[in-house]
Amino acid sequence: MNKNKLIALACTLLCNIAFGQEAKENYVLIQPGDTEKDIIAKAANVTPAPRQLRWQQLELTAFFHFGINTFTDKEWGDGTEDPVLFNPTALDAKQWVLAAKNAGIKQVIITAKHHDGFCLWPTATTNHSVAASPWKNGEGDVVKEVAGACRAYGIGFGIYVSPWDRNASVYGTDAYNDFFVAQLTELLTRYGRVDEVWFDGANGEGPNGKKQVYDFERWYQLIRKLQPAATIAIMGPDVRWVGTESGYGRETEWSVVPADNLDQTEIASGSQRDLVFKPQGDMTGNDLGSREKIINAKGLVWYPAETDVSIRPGWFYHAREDDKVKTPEKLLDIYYSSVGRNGVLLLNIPPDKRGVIHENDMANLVAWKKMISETFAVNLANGAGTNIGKSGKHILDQDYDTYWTTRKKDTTAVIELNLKGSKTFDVLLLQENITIGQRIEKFVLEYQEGKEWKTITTGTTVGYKRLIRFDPVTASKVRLRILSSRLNPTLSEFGLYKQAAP
Ligand code: FUL
Repeated sequence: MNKNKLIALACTLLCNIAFGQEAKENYVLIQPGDTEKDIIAKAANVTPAPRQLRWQQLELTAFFHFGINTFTDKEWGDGTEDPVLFNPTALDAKQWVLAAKNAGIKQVIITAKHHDGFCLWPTATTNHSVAASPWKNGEGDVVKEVAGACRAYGIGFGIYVSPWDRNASVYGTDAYNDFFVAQLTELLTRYGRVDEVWFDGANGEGPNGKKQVYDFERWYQLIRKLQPAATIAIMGPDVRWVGTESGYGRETEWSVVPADNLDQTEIASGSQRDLVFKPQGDMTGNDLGSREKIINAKGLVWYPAETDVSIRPGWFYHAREDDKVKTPEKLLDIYYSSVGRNGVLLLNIPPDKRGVIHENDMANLVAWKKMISETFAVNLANGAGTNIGKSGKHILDQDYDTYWTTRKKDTTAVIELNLKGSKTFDVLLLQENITIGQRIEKFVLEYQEGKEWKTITTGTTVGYKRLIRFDPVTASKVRLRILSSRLNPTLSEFGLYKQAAP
């Protein structure tokens, strides 16, 4: 270790001792002497990096799976496809982005390269790209069109670049890591701001039968350098795969999870906010971040869940699935089970062979969005009197930055709300202020009937957003009891809603 690294390490350790649990970082090391109480408090103070917070607040994002598979009617190409097959007749990236935007989606990700290695931009790295296709006489650039549409409509832009490449002749050799750096460099320098880079976990064999050892850390450093605001998802340090492709996240979803590979020298030399390794550990089990899981951890990181699912059975467009587009009701269920469970939804909407989003997908997206907008148009708790003084306004003002909390030593609390008259509702919304940390472990919502308090629903974690549906309740007085929290709980928003009719 060189002198500068040593000094940096000493500073980090001193800071940890000086500020203890108060340090606000998106990682924390567990020290050998830490008690269970210390560890719980440390977990409660881990917070998202700015790029992670921005990403979390998007709530809804979309994938566009589009490429040579769209034309061969496959899910995975083998890399031998002839580029002349790529020939959309009416490609309109503005239509894709507008369809997403109108559905409330705040950021989209285009499959710039899937496992078949076919590039949707005219890359200098290979001939296996749109430049060799008849589309626009080889002058087209799908990535550019999507990036331009995102800018025109003011939504985020991201790229999916498959590490697995079944076409590249250098795949399986060291040269492939350079080849991949060259591809990433083109993508990260030609199209303006990139908000998310999505790396898939698939690692199969290339054309020469060899598997590749991916130099992920080099790629992460390149992304940090060229697009420092971009989140690196899945095979990356910022965003974790929820663990299924169903659209359903965990009911108990902690954004702070153990990382077994937190390295003191790495942290001291730059902090994980800007680094450069994927947290390791079991990230697909049922319980990732409970007390039992974290007390044996070496380190803890803010590593939130992204819930990806396709609007159709496949990721790419297939005409045979035109009548299998998920219904608005199914999409709504997915919304409650992803965004409503402290995750970000990544909904795939695959453009068809024409190069537009199919009419059936469009219709279901519109109906889905209508149900969400109508349901959440009016918070039935608005104007309620509360027992929490001025903070009563903060949890009802739709301003995430203002919030309620308790005295530092409290780990339970009761918030009572006197609604403005009798209201009928069947949806609860809770949001913790995650810039303070994720803390709530157990809560119950109750209503008063006569002198009795009756349970409406119970829950565990809240995180950035928790939505729970239940049978309609009519009441004028409700209370939220926080039964367990890792440190003083916070609440940015509280809402009661009535689900709109389908
Ligand atoms: C997977 C890929 O193999 C699928 O084709 C798809 O791109 C999905 C989002 O990730 O692992």
